[in-house]
Amino acid sequence: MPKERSKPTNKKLRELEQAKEESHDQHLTTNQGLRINDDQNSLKAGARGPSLLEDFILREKITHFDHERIPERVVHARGSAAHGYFQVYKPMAHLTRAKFLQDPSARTPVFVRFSTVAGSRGSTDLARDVRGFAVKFYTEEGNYDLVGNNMPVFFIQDAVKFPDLIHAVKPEPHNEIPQAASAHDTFWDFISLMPESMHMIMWVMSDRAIPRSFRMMEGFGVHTFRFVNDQGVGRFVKFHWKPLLGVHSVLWDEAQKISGLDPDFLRRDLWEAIEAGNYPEWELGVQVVEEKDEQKFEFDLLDPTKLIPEEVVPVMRIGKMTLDRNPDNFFAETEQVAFHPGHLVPGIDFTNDPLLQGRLFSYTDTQLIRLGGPNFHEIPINRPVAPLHNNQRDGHMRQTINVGESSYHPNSVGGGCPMQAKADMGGFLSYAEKLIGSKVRERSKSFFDHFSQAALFYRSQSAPEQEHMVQALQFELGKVDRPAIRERMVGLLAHVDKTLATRVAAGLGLPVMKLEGTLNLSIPADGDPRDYQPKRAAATSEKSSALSMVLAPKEGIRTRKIAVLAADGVDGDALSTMQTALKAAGAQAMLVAPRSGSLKTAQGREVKIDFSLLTTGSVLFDAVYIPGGEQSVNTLLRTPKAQMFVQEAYLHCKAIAAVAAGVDVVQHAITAPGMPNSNEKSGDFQQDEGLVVARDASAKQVAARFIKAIEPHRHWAREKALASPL
Ligand code: HDD
Repeated sequence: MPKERSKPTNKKLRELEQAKEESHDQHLTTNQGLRINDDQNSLKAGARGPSLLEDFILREKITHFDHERIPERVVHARGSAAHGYFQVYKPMAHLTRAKFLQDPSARTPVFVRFSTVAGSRGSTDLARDVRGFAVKFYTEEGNYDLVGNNMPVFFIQDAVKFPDLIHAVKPEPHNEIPQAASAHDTFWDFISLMPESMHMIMWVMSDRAIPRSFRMMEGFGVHTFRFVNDQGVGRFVKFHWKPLLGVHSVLWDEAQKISGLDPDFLRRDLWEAIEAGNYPEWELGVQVVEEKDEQKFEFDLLDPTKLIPEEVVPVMRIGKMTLDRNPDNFFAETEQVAFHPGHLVPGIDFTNDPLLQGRLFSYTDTQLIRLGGPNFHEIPINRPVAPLHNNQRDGHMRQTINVGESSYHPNSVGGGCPMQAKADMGGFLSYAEKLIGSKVRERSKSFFDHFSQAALFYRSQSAPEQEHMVQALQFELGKVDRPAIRERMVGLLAHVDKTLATRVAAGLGLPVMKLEGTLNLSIPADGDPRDYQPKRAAATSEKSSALSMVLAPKEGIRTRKIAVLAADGVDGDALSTMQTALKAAGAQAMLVAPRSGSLKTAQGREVKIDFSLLTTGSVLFDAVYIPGGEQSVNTLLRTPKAQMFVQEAYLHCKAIAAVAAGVDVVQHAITAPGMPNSNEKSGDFQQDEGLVVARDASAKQVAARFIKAIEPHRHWAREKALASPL
């Protein structure tokens, strides 16, 4: 049995609170414990007179209410989180002295918060955006936070540009429009003047920016960090999270519809999966580079707009994280959790990445305003499981009652305690990196190749993924009003890939113009601009298949959500046989019908309906199945929303299965204008592996083929047939 360390939500405290609650007589009280006699009326000077300032009960209640909302996070305001644990596969002592990476039998508790970046707390989950992927490890050596994203690179190279980037992407300041969207002038104005953002723009315009589920996203530490072992030997390290369910996304058309149908789509998905015992899992991967190899790459390891291709340095999977518990209280945990890239443990250290260095200041500072003062580490979700001893005292909302006379070091009054810890007692030693340099405001010349990896990313995508990037750029830039910004963007894209730029320009009705002069605002005042030209991407055929989601292997259909479309009179056997087969493969099969309640099968059985067509849509599912049953099929044929359901699933390239008369529903839906014509009565759509329709087969006969068809998640050939000519 793995050793379980105590969970952060202070169990003892909760037990005490529970006991207190149980023993209490449940009378209404003030926050001081005073029983309240009347909670319906404020204190007034006469029944019809003005309220009195003296009413301390009213003032306490209203004051508390006024302060119920704390300022939301300035970025990453919209998030969802879960508890879980991490276990290393084998001791990592040769690389790092971090204790939580040594003992395969030990479980380190974690709390993970996923988020969008630009939107407010109430915004949609499905915005085109980067997703935050922040992990707090409650280790016995103190809390370690890996505060990463679902993309391995970032927009900017120096933290000094972060407020500019965020001001540009957030709603425009004069009218606060648009919410949670990058498709507006200020964002693209900034980006079009920042060629260093071009690699990240490729990621954000790809389907990675609209994940199907938090459970199906990769995570990245982004910066190059350091591992340091017991001998003090340092190595560079990049962190990866690899989801065991594979990496999946939705389409932009789906994202927009989901935002209306269920803006909590990703939050709900994570919550429901954990409640159902489908615990999401990720493997922690590391790319390790020896110090002597620091200069061997074509890019700078300290540049956060670059990644190390997995084909160059393979990702070594060293452990697994499992999320197995939903928070008890959203505010107390998900909202109040405070992450910080500077929360380190011995064995992990920083590099001089100028983006990381700036972050080290920002995160403490933001918690001071957001969580109200310097004692945010005492909020239960932020408390380390490692004991705390220091001389920090007092301040807003202090929880600890420190005892004793001494609150300074060195002291003799307190017996010299607390004392410093030597390295062999777990004391943190910063990595003794040699530094030589002048005090300058400058960017290293090694940071100036802004296009090679942007091009590598674009080249490495499959055809449908490239198509989606073109469409995303056409959409985003199509929402930009100022022609000069669109033109500048197309000019920058031409440095990444000529075809990409030409196709985007065609959608915008623009020529591809050459960018005049240099766009490098970060050239030092006395620097020679010729030394700082961004390199144009080399037209190589080099690719990194790890960068494509479509090319990544997809195994099984665990936790996928399949809609079974039916009405009264459905063939109950064809329904239950398929439901059982899907369930056995780990998927969920939900019954969707024209109305709520329950329906009667042809065999006379009552079956509970999970969703009515009024409250759901095919964009919320991964595949659709239509069983037979004359009466059910006739109802579906007369229900336009049922037709739309199948039509959309088809357009979004999802697997569709139908047996017996259910085939009529598919034929009816997808012979609409623009759909391939399939009038043959046999209804056998052989040319499309995602269409498993067979009039003469039983549910049992098609189940295995349907499961195989759901596995790749999408059948992109269909999309090609329907693509726009631009
Ligand atoms: Fe940041 C939050 C990730 C650059 C300043 N950041 C925040 C969160 C994540 C990241 C996941 C949400 C944590 C949570 O769930 O509570 N940030 C990143 C990554 C970056 C990055 C991967 C680049 C590699 N961030 C970055 C810079 C700065 C900040 C350069 C400022 C100089 N980030 C913040 C912040 C936030 C934050 C303002 C807002 C709320 C918070 O910290 O606690 O301090």
